[in-house]
Amino acid sequence: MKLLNTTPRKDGFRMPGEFEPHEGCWILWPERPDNWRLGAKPAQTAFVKVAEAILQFEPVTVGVSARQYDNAVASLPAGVRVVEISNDDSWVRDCGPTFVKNDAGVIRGVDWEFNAWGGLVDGLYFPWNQDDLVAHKICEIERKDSYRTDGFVLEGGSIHTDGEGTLFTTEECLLSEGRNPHMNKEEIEETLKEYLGVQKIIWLKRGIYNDETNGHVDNILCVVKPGTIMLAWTDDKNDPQYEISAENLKLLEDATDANGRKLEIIKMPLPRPVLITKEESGGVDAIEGTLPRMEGDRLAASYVNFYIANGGIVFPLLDDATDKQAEELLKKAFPGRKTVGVSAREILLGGGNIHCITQQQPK
Ligand code: KQY
Repeated sequence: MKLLNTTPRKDGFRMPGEFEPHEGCWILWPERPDNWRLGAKPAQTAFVKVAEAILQFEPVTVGVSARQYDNAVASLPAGVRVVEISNDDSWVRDCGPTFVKNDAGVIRGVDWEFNAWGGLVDGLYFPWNQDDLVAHKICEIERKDSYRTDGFVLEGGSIHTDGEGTLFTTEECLLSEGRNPHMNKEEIEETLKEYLGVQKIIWLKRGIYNDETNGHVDNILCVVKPGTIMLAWTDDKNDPQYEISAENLKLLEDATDANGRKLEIIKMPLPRPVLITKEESGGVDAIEGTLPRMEGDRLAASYVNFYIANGGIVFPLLDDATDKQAEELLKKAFPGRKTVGVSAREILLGGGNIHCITQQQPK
């Protein structure tokens, strides 16, 4: 397939909202024992549940290494397409392509440079060269032409769009030392506009407390529909998250989107703090260069890290005390979609959640 040397904006392409129709969903199979406990077996079970849930609504493809191919095929439902894709870990939201679309319905991929959330500055593992090839391989499998952004690092989890010209992101991530330190904020804005076909960027300050991605936006906010967003929230003033969410709320209340609209903001309460147990910490192989999982560390748990499928919302179950309330809010926000909760602690233990392990391919 062609590697294009123009940009999506020049060619009339834009990133659709996640709520627009999908061709299907991509997932990568987890296996690395220095990120997933007990040789990734519990995580694999959780990923299968996510794949099953999404499969109710749209086709699912799972990319898997040669080592794990037979196991993935045996574990996943027969309706899932399983293809061999080498990778360094299983976060296709971040290393996969961001698909863009034009008015004629043609789909292309944006293949961002990937450096494992901060490269040698504060990246989460080394090396990441196989992850960096994933977007290109997916575009080849799907026969989609693509744009490559060599020299510009970005992960899909650090952006959300309304599909109508507005992009949401965080300064904590996009201005971090480990991403694009050679560029200033204006240059980064211009690059986002060029590759995503958006006209306005709304910058939040910080993401979820203790998020190892340097505050990915997809863990603190999601776009419900143009003009409506959902923000992760806590009323507990003693929680370090309070100040972060309150600062973002003020920014969002004062903002207008690319179409000049004020935003409707739905507050999504956090679960109670989720901490790594001794047993969970002990199940992870300690390797120098990979972020350790320490007993007592607070995980970046948030209900806004869900996947919008065709006709469905697949969301993380995180806390018996708050899951029901989260589901009610999702039902109200997405009246035409069926909500499916999946137990997500094992995904969270790896550092992300359901949105981070999925990537939609627009129709
Ligand atoms: O949250 C994400 N988008 C990815 C998290 C990566 C964690 C790697 N250990």
